[in-house]
Amino acid sequence: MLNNIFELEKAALAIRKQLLKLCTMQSIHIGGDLSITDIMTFLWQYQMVYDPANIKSENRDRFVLSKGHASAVVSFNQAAAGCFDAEDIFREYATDNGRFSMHSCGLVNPYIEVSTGSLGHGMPVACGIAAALRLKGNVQNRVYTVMGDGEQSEGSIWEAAMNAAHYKLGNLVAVVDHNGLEADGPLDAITGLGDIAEKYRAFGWDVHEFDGNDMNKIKDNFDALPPPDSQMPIAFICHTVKGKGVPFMENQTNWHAGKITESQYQACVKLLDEEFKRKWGI
Ligand SMILES: Cc1ncc(C[n+]2csc(CCOP(=O)(O)OP(=O)(O)O)c2C)c(N)n1
Repeated sequence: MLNNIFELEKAALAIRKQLLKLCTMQSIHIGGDLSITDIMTFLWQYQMVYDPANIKSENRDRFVLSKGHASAVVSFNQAAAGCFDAEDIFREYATDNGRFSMHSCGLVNPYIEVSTGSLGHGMPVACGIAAALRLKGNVQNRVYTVMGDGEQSEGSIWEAAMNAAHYKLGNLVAVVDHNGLEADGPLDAITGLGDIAEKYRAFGWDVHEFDGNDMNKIKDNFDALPPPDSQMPIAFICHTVKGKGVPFMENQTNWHAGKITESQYQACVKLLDEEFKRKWGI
């Protein structure tokens, strides 16, 4: 477990570079991978309780990537945690018998709790898992799910939101990656969310809104979570930048998914390294 901001940001930097390297080999959902890299690094390298060597242990926190197209950032985080080798991802990604692909598939990869990719399904399943933990008397573990903001258009999200409050699922933490873009354009031009925090509040959730690309803010909010046996589901509305860290990708609909050249990759790595060194004065 990484326990300070420097180490967590260093880990997030390494994962951004791995995502970009994969992006030279395959088209991946790079924009939405990069927007949640900080949150995902925090979850997998600090927050969640799990044992990479015993991933199905009953006393684990559960993670469901509801925006299943951002599977690569989960895989690289799991590799960083020791679940498997990062080289496995580069070798197997999008191959016929590979464990890793553009969407999360639990049939071929035991480290995936729930197969996702069809938007609007991960969150309801996460609610079901949270309810099941309660029924089994588990008062120590949480269920974390990460959704897209475009994904909020799916009606099933709101059925689940209503259900989670009704069943007092305080062991459920739902993150909304509020990056303002979908696959085809700006959220506000497709289906605007209005005040998304107020909507979750109206559904009976404990809601917190913060910058999801700021590791300090992420840590402050997760550290302040009430215990898993509390009674209100928690929504983290995280303001993020799609393509975060790579200037030509940031806030660009075109970089929802795509591939880059080797020279673009080298330029990105140089830039990311420089920015990290500048920030930390090293
Ligand atoms: C049910 C369903 N409809 C459409 C799609 C195609 N699709 C994949 S990603 C995406 C955009 C989702 O936007 P958002 O949730 O904001 O994701 P992000 O921008 O964070 O990548 C769409 C429409 C899908 N995967 N599932």
